[in-house]
Amino acid sequence: MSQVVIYTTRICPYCIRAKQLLQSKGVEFNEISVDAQPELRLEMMQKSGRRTVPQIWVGETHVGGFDDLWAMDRAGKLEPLLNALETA
Ligand SMILES: N[C@@H](CCC(=O)N[C@@H](CS)C(=O)NCC(=O)O)C(=O)O
Repeated sequence: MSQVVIYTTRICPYCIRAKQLLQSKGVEFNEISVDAQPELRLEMMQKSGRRTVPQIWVGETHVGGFDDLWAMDRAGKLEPLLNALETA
């Protein structure tokens, strides 16, 4: 199973953009759709302290939502985090 995890819903522009960004990096991810599964949304909220989707983890690191992922990429911090996974 991938070490990159993204909680999503189906109708969610931020989820689509987050997945596109990860795909552009060639990253495989484990997508957890919370649409019809309130227990998984609860799990996401408990783990992240947030209620919006997407919520993204890279390994043990909680990145946050799409804005956070994008900002991390712009700051040049996303690829090192992903590369650290590959060598782990
Ligand atoms: N700034 C957040 C925005 C996320 C967001 O607004 N997601 C919407 C779906 S696309 C959501 O979860 N709405 C439900 C809510 O606000 O409770 C991000 O970049 O991830």
